[in-house]
Formats: sequence, C-alpha cells, structure tokens
Amino acid sequence: MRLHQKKHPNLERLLNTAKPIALGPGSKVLILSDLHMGNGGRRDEFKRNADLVRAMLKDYYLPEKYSLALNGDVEELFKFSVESIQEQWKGIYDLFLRFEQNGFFWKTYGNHDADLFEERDYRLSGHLVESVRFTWGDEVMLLFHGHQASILLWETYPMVSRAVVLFLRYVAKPMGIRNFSTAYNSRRRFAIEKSIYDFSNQAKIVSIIGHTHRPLFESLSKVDHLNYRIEELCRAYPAASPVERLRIKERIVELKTMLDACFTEGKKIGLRSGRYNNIVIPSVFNSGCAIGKRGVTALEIDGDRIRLVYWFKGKQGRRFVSDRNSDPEPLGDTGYFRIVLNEDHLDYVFSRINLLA
Ligand SMILES: [Mn+2]
Repeated sequence: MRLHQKKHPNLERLLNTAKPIALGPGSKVLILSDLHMGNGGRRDEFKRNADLVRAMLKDYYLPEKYSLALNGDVEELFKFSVESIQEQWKGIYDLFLRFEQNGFFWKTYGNHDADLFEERDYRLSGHLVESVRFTWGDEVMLLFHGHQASILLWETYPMVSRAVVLFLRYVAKPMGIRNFSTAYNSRRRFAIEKSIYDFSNQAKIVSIIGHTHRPLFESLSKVDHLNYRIEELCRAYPAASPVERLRIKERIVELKTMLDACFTEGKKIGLRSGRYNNIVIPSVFNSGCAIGKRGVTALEIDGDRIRLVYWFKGKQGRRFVSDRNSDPEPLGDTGYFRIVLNEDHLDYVFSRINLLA
C-alpha cells in the first residue's frame, strides 16, 4: 500500500495531471532538456551546440525511430522574445515536430519557458504540457522539468523569477555581489534534487528531471559514480591475476584523475553527492543540459533499457567514465560522437525501488 502523506503537494499534482503515455518493449524515447534557445546573438547559449543538436536529431534519433520529449527550458524567455527565438531556430522547430511521425513529440515547460503555455503564436503549443507520465507495465516514470520542487517562489513563478534575474543583472553584479547566484546554486540544486528524491521514493516511481543542469543516473552524480567504480575495482584487485591487476591499476589511476578534475572544476559540476541515505534508491534521473561547453547530455529510453549519453564534437570531449561502451561512436562523417556514460535495465531500476524505497 502506498502512503499518502501530502508532503509534496506540488509534485503530487504533477503526477495526477500528467499526460499519460504507455511505453512498450519497442518504445524509444529521447529526453533532452535545458536548451535555452535565444536569438542567435552573443548571449544565446544554445548557439554553441546548435549544429550538434541538429545533427543528433536529424542524423541519429529521427532515423533510429526515437520519439522525442523535451523537458523544459527549451527557450530562454528571460532574455529573448519568443518571436526572435522562433525566427532564429526555425529549422530546429521543424525537426522537433518531425518526431511525431516516430510515435510522439511532447514538451514540458520549465521556469524559463513557462509563459509559452499562454502564448498563441507558439509553434509547439499543441505539444506543450506540464508533465508526462510514462507507464512501463505497472511502473511509472514521471517527466517534469523540476523547478516545481523549489521552495523558492521565484523559481516556481516566472514573474517573481524575472524580477530576481533583473536584480542579479543590474543590482547584485554591479555592486560586486558576484557569488550570490553561484554560492546559492549548489545548495538550491541539492534541495531540489533531495525533495524530488523523497517524493519519488514515497510514490515508488522514477522521476526524470532537468533544471539543475546536473546529469543524474539512478540518483547518482558523476562524483558518486566515480567513487563507486573505484571502490569496485579495489575490491576486485586482490583476486585478480597479475595481468588483470595491471589493468585495474591503470583504470583506477584514470578514474582518480577524473575525480580530481571534478573537484578542480568544482563549482560548475556541483560536488554534492546524490546519496541522501545509506542506500541509494535509483529513483531520480536528470538529462543534464544541451548547453554544456563541451557537448550535450541526454537520456534515452530504449525498450527495457535506460541510458545516459553524451554527445560531443571531435576531440573536445574529455575522457569519460563509461561502463558498457568506452569507445565513442562517430556519427557518420559529421565529426560528432556519441558515448554511453551509463546504462541499466528498467527491470533492475524498478526492482531496487520496490525493494528499497
Ligand atoms: Mn530551469
């Protein structure tokens, strides 16, 4: 029996009002979030990865028969008008809409594009919802942007949010209060993730979010994942043959280097662990964002599997922790690559949730 203490009324509402979509053994879904599309000018953060996103969609996910779910903050309305965005990225909108022929195309809204819900001349109007409830057998994966879990009014309500952005731009920065938003960010992100984690465990569902721009797979951040891999290898070391020992040793050095890099880059990645209790319940996934300096992270649901993937251009991509497939696959002769960072069976994910939550 599921307990219904209404600790997260806002998230409960999302679950109850979500657009239902049944997934089957042959379903393929690409989940992308936080594109922050602008007008193509200097302040447009999407511009840097626009060609990559276009190639991913057109040359990989469309022919591979994926459906598409965009999970919020697709447009950056804090800085740009919807007209200028639609004008600049016409071709990208055309591509989005083509995914319907593979099954479906839905877009949830985030705090930066929530206003579009009432916009008449918006091209994706017919596809815009607040949340999507994917059912997989008896199990549920709830797709929503994530800002709804914020206890801060200014994230939940776009009007307040815009006032804060203006405050940061015109008051806080000129006054030299530079760390206001970054210092705040890490704690805020953690609070949002934690709240969604609690809610998901209580409802025994998976939540798929964006918003924090921090990829999570089975509730784990990159730092957690690296720590786990290192622990596993240390355990395997004593029983290994001399040849295997050498390989394990090399691998540990690589992983430690990546872990150290996380701490040097600290601020951006967010060093908080995704571990909130002693046992990790794999109930929160985050697709990351499409405006990363080195590439784009995304989630793929492919039949009975879920994956976190990373797309990047040529040599820009760093070396990644990848369990199943450490070799990046080239996308034709585009110069772009896709690498699977993590992958699991949905059966495993939901078994853990049902046993441990
Ligand atoms: Mn957001």
